[in-house]
Amino acid sequence: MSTLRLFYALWPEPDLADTLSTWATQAQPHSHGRAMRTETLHMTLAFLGSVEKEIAEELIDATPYHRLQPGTVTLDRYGVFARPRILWAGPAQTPDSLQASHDGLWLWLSAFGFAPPTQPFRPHVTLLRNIERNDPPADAPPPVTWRYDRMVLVASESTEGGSRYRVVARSKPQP
Ligand code: 2AM
Repeated sequence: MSTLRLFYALWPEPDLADTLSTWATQAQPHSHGRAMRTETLHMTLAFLGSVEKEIAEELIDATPYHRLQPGTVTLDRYGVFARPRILWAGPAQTPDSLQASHDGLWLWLSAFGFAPPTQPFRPHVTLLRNIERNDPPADAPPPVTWRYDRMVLVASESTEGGSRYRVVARSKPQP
């Protein structure tokens, strides 16, 4: 049976992606590792993993109609996940509105048979992979505010050059 590896994410506008790319550049002398390409920077809201084609098609059709709770998140710190060895940008505290966007999405996904994660939501934008230090740089660049009103459904495909992301559906912008 064929499957797609899927996740829902907030995708930054190009200006914000450029700014986050400078965050990656600024951290590299400290953390080393490989910078994510600017056009791949994102914040995952729901990772679904391998999804059967039939369900994937249902999700693609339904995604424009999911009313994502819009909101604002300020990215103001670097952080590290030591196990996958990534350096990220994220909020010091998860805003209630972002938590609600996440929780509302998972509630909606339950109708398609997906169970919400047991781990708490840790909002982050991965900047560097394969980092060489477990401590993040002490100082982050000036905080950046991200206003979002929609999400995208992304298929992650393995290629010879690594993962390639393909946006397969978008929710409609919410007022
Ligand atoms: P990461 O950036 O922290 O690695 C595509 O792989 C996206 O899905 C990335 O944002 C990645 O997060 C996230 N992802 C991959 N595996 C995951 C998992 N098991 N749980 C949650 N998110 C995952």
